[in-house]
Amino acid sequence: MGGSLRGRPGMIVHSEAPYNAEPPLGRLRAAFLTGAADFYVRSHGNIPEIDPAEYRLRVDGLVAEPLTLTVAALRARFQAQTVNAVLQCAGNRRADLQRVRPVSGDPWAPGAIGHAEWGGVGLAEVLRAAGAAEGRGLHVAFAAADEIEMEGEKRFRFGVSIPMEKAMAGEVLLAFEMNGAALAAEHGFPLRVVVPGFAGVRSPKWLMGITVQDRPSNNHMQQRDYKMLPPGMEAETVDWAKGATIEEMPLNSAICEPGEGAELAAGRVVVRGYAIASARGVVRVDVSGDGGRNWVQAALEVGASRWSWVFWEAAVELSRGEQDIIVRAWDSAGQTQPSQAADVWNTKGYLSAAWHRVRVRVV
Ligand SMILES: Nc1nc2c(c(=O)[nH]1)N[C@H]1C(S)=C(S)[C@@H](COP(=O)(O)O)O[C@H]1N2
Ligand SMILES: [Mo]
Repeated sequence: MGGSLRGRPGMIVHSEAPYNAEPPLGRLRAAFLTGAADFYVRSHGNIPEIDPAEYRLRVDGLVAEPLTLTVAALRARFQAQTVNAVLQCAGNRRADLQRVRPVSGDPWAPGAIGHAEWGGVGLAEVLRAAGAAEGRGLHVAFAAADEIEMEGEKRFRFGVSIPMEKAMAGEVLLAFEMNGAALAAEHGFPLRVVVPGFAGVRSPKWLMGITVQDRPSNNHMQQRDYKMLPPGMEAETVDWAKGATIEEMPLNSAICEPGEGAELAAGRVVVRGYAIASARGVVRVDVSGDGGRNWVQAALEVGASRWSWVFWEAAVELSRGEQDIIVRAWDSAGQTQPSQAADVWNTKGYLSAAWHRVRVRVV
């Protein structure tokens, strides 16, 4: 079995059942590849215990030849591949929206993100081996093993889908390894999908089935969750049909050090964090030590993969008093983040990607 990482010390636990936890930001920023024990966990139901000897992956739907595969068969039939990629929850940084006006969901700090070397086989190769239909308007639906209970809903198993074009892009993996080791139970042992650049929800853990179909998944997770809703829509007036399915993630950045409320000596202070542009590149990161009046450009540590995050570091001059340290990133299309969380508020608290501010006390 994949080992369990629950009870790992120092995590910020938002809920025990389902288990949802994120690392403190200093720990997140300590390593370019996030160790499994420091990697956030987002689960909607139970953490299934899957016996690898019994495990079978099914591939069906609009395919010439349905497949049933063990993990050993996946390894034997398809070429091993790795991709360095960020996985991040669409609810990452939700706490900032929560401060504007109440939203539903766990109040994630900027730690619902991690960067790993994922090892597995290409989803496109498996789909080709099954003789999957290809073309516009097709979708690849994923069925998972975990069971979810939600108010007013029958128990159901987690399921989502991605468009065929993304499924056939080389970067999408059926992953059995994270940073060279078997997946931990919490991260989807024995097999999960990794869809680089897309919101974490499109990367199912405990993957049991892949179905090629002519429409998106009809699972609750696809139809009535993880959509971007307009600002006038409140909890009581949610109309899911009017929401946009969250797939690609926006430009974002966060300050990891110093932390909120830190007491610092006046003068030069080093500020560190991450930035991520998903499909695009991060080209510049600006940091302010005086609430946005003056900005300096951070030094960037860029990974080899376009799906990696960027680590940045900058020294700013802080003067005495309460100060807001702010970060904003710029992408290769010359776009930056919105300045205010209020501008991107939505009732479900998704895609919180305004300038990140950390208030410190300078003495
Ligand atoms: N089967 C299953 N897959 C899932 C989920 C889940 O609850 N069940 N949560 C999704 C969400 S919302 C996110 S952000 C990522 C989190 O992956 P991690 O827990 O390995 O960090 O898994 C995704 N895959
Ligand atoms: Mo998520």
